[in-house]
Amino acid sequence: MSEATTKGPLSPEILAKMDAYWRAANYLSVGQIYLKDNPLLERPLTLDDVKPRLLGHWGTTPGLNFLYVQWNRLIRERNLNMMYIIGPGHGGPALVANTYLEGSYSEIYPHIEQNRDGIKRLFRQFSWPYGIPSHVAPETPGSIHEGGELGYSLVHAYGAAFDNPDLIVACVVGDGEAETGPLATSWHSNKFLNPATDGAVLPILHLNGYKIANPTILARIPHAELEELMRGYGYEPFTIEGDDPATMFQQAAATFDTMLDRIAAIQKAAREDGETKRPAWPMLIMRTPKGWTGPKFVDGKPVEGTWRAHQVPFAELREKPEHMRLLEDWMRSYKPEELFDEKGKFREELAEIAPKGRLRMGMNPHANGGLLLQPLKVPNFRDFAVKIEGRGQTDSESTRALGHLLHAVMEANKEEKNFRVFGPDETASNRLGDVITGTGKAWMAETLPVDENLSETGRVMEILSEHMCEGWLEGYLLTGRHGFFNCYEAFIHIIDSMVNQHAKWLKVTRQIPWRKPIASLNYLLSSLVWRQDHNGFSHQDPGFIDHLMNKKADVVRIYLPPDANTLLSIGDHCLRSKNYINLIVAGKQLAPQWLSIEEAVAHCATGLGIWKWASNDDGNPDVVMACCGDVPTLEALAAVCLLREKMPDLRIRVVNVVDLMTLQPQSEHPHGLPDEEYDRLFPPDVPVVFAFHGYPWLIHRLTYRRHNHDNLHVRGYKEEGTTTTPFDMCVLNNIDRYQLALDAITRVPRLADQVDAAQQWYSEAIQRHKLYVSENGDDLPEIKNWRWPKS
Ligand SMILES: Cc1ncc(C[n+]2csc(CCOP(=O)(O)OP(=O)(O)O)c2C)c(N)n1
Ligand SMILES: [Mg+2]
Repeated sequence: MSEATTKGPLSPEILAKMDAYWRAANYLSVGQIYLKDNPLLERPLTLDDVKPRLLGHWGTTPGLNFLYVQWNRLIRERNLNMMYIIGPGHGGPALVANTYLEGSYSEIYPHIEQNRDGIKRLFRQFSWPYGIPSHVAPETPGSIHEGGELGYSLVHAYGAAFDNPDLIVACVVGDGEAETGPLATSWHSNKFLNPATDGAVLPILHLNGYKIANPTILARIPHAELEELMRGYGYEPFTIEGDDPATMFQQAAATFDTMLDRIAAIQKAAREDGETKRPAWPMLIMRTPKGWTGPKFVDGKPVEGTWRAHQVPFAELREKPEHMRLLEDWMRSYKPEELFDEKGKFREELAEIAPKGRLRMGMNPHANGGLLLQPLKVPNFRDFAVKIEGRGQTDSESTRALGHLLHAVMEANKEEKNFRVFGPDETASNRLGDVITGTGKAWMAETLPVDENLSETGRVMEILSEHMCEGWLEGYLLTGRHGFFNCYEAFIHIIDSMVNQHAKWLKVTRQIPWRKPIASLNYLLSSLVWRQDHNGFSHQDPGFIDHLMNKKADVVRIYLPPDANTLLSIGDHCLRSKNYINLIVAGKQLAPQWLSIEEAVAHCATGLGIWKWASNDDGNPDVVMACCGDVPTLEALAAVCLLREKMPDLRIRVVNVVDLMTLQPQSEHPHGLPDEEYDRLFPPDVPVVFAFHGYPWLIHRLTYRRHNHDNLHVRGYKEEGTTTTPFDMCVLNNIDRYQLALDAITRVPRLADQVDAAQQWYSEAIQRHKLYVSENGDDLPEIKNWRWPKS
C-alpha cells in the first residue's frame, strides 16, 4: 500500500480490512457475471466453469462496492439507521455481493450458504433462468428501488426520508442517470425536506464519466461548474477523486465523516435550536474510473475508465483463450484466498467490520416497508356524504367531498405522521382544497406574505413535476407509509413509465414471501376529458386507464364513481387497501348526484349494477343503457329520458359500472363478474348501448369474451376536443344524449321502421345545438338545466 495509507482517519488495520472487504465484493461481483462453477478458483478456470451467456454490468459495480464498504463503516461507528438506493441499479451484483458478505442474504435465502456451495449458487443464480435478475431488484435485500429505468433514485430517496427523522438514505446517482429529466428535478427535493421532522438524504453523484456508449455531460464540464450546479441546487458539494484504492479509502472516509457531521449539525440546529432556515445539505461527487480495478485493456483497447467497461468487459471466452486468462488474472487480482477460508466462508476478521442485525442495510426494515406499515385510520366517510334530495336534483362537486374525507384522514393520522397527499400544483384546482387546510403544504424555500398555506411541516406535497409527486409517493409507500396522488387526467401520462415500474415491483414482491404488503398507490384523476372549460384539447386524454389495464390483474384496480357518494365509498376502500395500484377517475365540476350514501356503498360493493329507479324493463329489457364515468352517466340518463318521451313502451335497463374490472371475465381479473351474473345484467339477446368515459375500444377489449359482445355498442372519447361547451364536447365525440338515444333506437330490432325518423330527429337536435352554441357560446338551456324527472 502507498504512503497514502496513513493519511486519513483510517488506521492501517481498518484500511487493510476495508480494502479486503471491497476486494471480496468485487470478486463476488465478477464471479456472478462470469462463473457457474469453481467459485474459489481452486483449480485453473476452464470453459466449463463459465456461464454460456454473460449478462450483467460491471462498470458501475466496483464504485458501488466501494461505497457500501464506506457506509458500513459509518453505520458501525455512528450507529446509523441507513438504507441504500442505487440509481445505476444495473450494478445488481454489487448489492447482492454486499448483502451476502454482511450475512443478510443467507439469512433471507438460506440455500445461499456462507461456504463454497453457497458462493457457487450465488454465482450461478445471477442472470440465470429462474435465478435472480441482473439489477438491484425486489429480490435484493435492502432495496426499494430497481434502478432498471434510470432517473428515479433521488426522488425515491427523498420519499423514503420524509417523516423518518432517524433515517439516512444513501443514494447513488449515476452520472448518466443524472441527465434524465426526473433526476435533474429531483435535486430540488431539498426544498421540501424538513431537517426537524424528516430524515436525511445523502446523495452521491457517481461520476465515473460514462454511460453505455458515451461520456456523461457532468463529467465533461469543468469541475468548478459542476460544483456550482450543485450549489445552485442548494447543496454543499464535496468531491473525492482518484483511482488509488488506499488514497481513495482515506479520502472517502474523511469526506463522509465531514458530511455526516454536517448532517448531524443541521439536524441538531433544527431539532434542538429551533433553526428554520433551509440548510445546504451535503452531497458527494465521486470521480472514479468506470470499471475500476477491472481489466485495463482488452484486445488492445482501453477498458477500465472508459465506456467499454459498462457491461461485460470481454466475452468470447470460447473463441479467444487469452480472454480466459484475462478473466482468471482479473479474479485472482482480488486474492480470493485471503478473503475466503478453505470452506469458502468469508473470513471472520473481515466479516466483523460489517454492521450487525438490523443495522445491516440488507436488513433495514424501512426497505421492507410492509414490516413497518401501520393501518391508516380512516374516519367514517359517511360523515361527509352528500344529501340526496331526489335523483339528480342536487348538484355537487364530487372531489370536494373527497377532500373533506382526506382532510379527516390527515387529522386522524397526525400523530403517526404516515399520510401525505401529492399533486402537481392542482390539489386546490381539483377541489381537494380542504385537505390543505390545517396541515398546509410542505415548503422549505422562501415565503412571501402573499403565500397561503405554505408550511415547513405541511403534509400536502405540491411541485409542478408529476415525476416528483409519483417518485416521492412511491418512496413513501415503499417505506411503509400511506399516500394519495391527485392529478389532471391528461398529464398523469407523464408518469406512465414510472407506474409501470411500480406495478412490476408489486407484481414481483407478491411472489417474495419476506416482502410484506405495502399500502396501495392511489390516484385520483380529475379535470377530466369531458370538462375542459378553460383549457382544451391539450388537456384531454383519458388513456391512462388503458395504460393501467395492461398491468397484471392482481395489481390494478380502476374505478369511475358517477357521483360524490360513490367517490367517498371508493376513496375509503382504496385508502385501506394494500399492494394495489388504485385508479379513481372522478370529476370536480358541479354535477348531479344520484345515489344516497347507503346506495352508493352497496353499488360500489358490487362494482356495477342495475339502477332500478332509472329503468323500466321489468326484468325483460329491449335495450340496456350502460354507463361508466360521471359525464357518460349523465348523458346516458338524459338519453333514457328522451327515449321515454319518444317511445314510452320501450323497456330500458340502466346499468352503471363503477369498477371497470367487473366487465372482464373472472378468469382474467379477480373482480371479473361470473358469466352468469354478467348475462343477468346484460341479457345475451339484448342490445347494449354503452357510454364510457374513456376510449371506447377499451370496453370492447374487456368484454370481447362475453356473450353478446357483437351486440355491444360503445361510445366514448374519440380524440375530438377543443375549448367548447361541456355538451358540445359530448356531441363532438358522439357520446351525447341524442346520439345515445339514436343508438338505442337503431339497435332494437322491433324499432327498425322508426330508425329513419329517429335519424331525422337526431340531425335536427344536433343542428339546433350547434347553431345555439355558435351563437351564444353556451349550451342550450334545455341541456344545461336538464334534470332527471322528479319521482
Ligand atoms: C430511462 C432509461 N433510459 C435508458 C436506459 C439504458 N441504460 C442502461 S444503463 C445506461 C447508462 C447509465 O449510465 P450511468 O447512469 O452513468 O451509470 P453507470 O455509468 O454507473 O453504469 C443506459 C443509458 C435505462 N436503463 N433507463
Ligand atoms: Mg456513469
